[in-house]
Amino acid sequence: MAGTTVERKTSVTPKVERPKLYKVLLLNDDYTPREFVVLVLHAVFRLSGSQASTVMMTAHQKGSCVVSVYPRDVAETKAAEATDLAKQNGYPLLFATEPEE
Ligand code: NFA
Repeated sequence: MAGTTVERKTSVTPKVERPKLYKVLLLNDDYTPREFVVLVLHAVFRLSGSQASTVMMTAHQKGSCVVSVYPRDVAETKAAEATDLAKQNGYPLLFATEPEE
Protein backbone atom coordinates (compact mmCIF):
# COMPACT_ATOMS: atom_id res chain seq x y z
CA MET A 1 0.00 0.00 0.00
CA ALA A 2 1.26 3.51 -0.78
CA GLY A 3 3.02 5.26 2.08
CA THR A 4 3.67 2.06 3.96
CA THR A 5 7.15 1.66 5.37
CA VAL A 6 8.79 -1.69 4.92
CA GLU A 7 10.56 -2.92 8.01
CA ARG A 8 13.71 -4.91 7.33
CA LYS A 9 14.52 -7.77 9.60
CA THR A 10 18.07 -6.90 10.44
CA SER A 11 19.63 -8.99 13.17
CA VAL A 12 22.13 -6.98 15.14
CA THR A 13 24.61 -9.04 17.09
CA PRO A 14 25.84 -6.98 20.04
CA LYS A 15 29.59 -6.78 19.74
CA VAL A 16 31.11 -5.96 23.10
CA GLU A 17 34.57 -7.45 23.33
CA ARG A 18 36.18 -7.79 26.71
CA PRO A 19 39.93 -7.27 26.46
CA LYS A 20 41.79 -10.53 26.97
CA LEU A 21 43.50 -10.80 30.35
CA TYR A 22 47.03 -12.06 30.95
CA LYS A 23 48.30 -13.92 33.99
CA VAL A 24 51.55 -12.88 35.64
CA LEU A 25 53.34 -15.97 36.94
CA LEU A 26 55.96 -16.10 39.67
CA LEU A 27 58.56 -18.79 38.92
CA ASN A 28 60.51 -20.54 41.66
CA ASP A 29 64.30 -20.60 41.80
CA ASP A 30 66.81 -21.85 44.36
CA TYR A 31 68.60 -18.55 45.07
CA THR A 32 66.23 -15.62 45.63
CA PRO A 33 65.53 -15.12 49.37
CA ARG A 34 61.90 -15.63 50.38
CA GLU A 35 61.73 -12.17 52.01
CA PHE A 36 62.89 -10.52 48.77
CA VAL A 37 60.16 -12.31 46.78
CA VAL A 38 57.56 -11.07 49.29
CA LEU A 39 58.97 -7.53 49.05
CA VAL A 40 58.67 -7.53 45.23
CA LEU A 41 55.12 -8.94 45.31
CA HIS A 42 54.16 -6.16 47.71
CA ALA A 43 55.99 -3.33 45.91
CA VAL A 44 55.15 -4.16 42.28
CA PHE A 45 51.88 -6.11 42.50
CA ARG A 46 50.46 -4.44 45.63
CA LEU A 47 49.78 -7.73 47.40
CA SER A 48 49.30 -7.57 51.17
CA GLY A 49 51.90 -9.23 53.37
CA SER A 50 49.83 -12.39 53.83
CA GLN A 51 48.83 -12.60 50.14
CA ALA A 52 52.48 -12.14 49.15
CA SER A 53 53.61 -14.87 51.58
CA THR A 54 50.97 -17.30 50.27
CA VAL A 55 51.90 -16.66 46.60
CA MET A 56 55.64 -16.94 47.39
CA MET A 57 55.20 -20.25 49.29
CA THR A 58 52.95 -21.69 46.55
CA ALA A 59 55.60 -20.95 43.89
CA HIS A 60 58.31 -22.29 46.24
CA GLN A 61 56.46 -25.60 46.70
CA LYS A 62 54.82 -26.08 43.28
CA GLY A 63 57.28 -24.34 40.91
CA SER A 64 55.07 -21.42 39.93
CA CYS A 65 52.07 -19.41 41.08
CA VAL A 66 49.68 -16.92 39.44
CA VAL A 67 50.29 -13.50 41.00
CA SER A 68 47.42 -11.62 39.35
CA VAL A 69 45.70 -10.96 36.00
CA TYR A 70 45.81 -7.72 33.98
CA PRO A 71 45.33 -6.41 30.45
CA ARG A 72 48.31 -7.46 28.31
CA ASP A 73 50.37 -4.23 28.50
CA VAL A 74 50.00 -3.97 32.28
CA ALA A 75 50.90 -7.65 32.78
CA GLU A 76 54.01 -7.33 30.59
CA THR A 77 55.15 -4.07 32.21
CA LYS A 78 54.76 -5.38 35.77
CA ALA A 79 56.45 -8.71 34.99
CA ALA A 80 59.40 -6.84 33.44
CA GLU A 81 59.58 -4.33 36.33
CA ALA A 82 59.60 -7.10 38.93
CA THR A 83 62.19 -9.18 37.04
CA ASP A 84 64.41 -6.07 36.61
CA LEU A 85 64.14 -5.18 40.30
CA ALA A 86 65.41 -8.66 41.18
CA LYS A 87 68.23 -8.45 38.61
CA GLN A 88 69.33 -5.06 40.04
CA ASN A 89 69.65 -6.80 43.40
CA GLY A 90 71.60 -9.73 41.97
CA TYR A 91 68.80 -12.31 42.06
CA PRO A 92 67.64 -14.60 39.23
CA LEU A 93 63.95 -14.23 40.14
CA LEU A 94 61.66 -14.43 37.07
CA PHE A 95 58.11 -13.38 36.30
CA ALA A 96 56.37 -14.56 33.13
CA THR A 97 53.09 -13.70 31.40
CA GLU A 98 50.58 -15.90 29.60
CA PRO A 99 47.07 -15.34 28.21
CA GLU A 100 44.11 -16.56 30.21
CA GLU A 101 42.07 -19.40 28.70
N1 NFA B 1 62.92 -21.01 46.54
C1 NFA B 1 63.44 -19.78 47.12
C2 NFA B 1 64.22 -20.09 48.39
O1 NFA B 1 64.11 -21.17 48.92
C3 NFA B 1 62.30 -18.78 47.43
C4 NFA B 1 61.49 -18.44 46.23
C5 NFA B 1 60.12 -18.56 46.26
C6 NFA B 1 62.12 -17.99 45.06
C7 NFA B 1 59.34 -18.22 45.16
C8 NFA B 1 61.33 -17.67 43.94
C9 NFA B 1 59.95 -17.77 44.00
N2 NFA B 1 64.97 -19.14 48.91
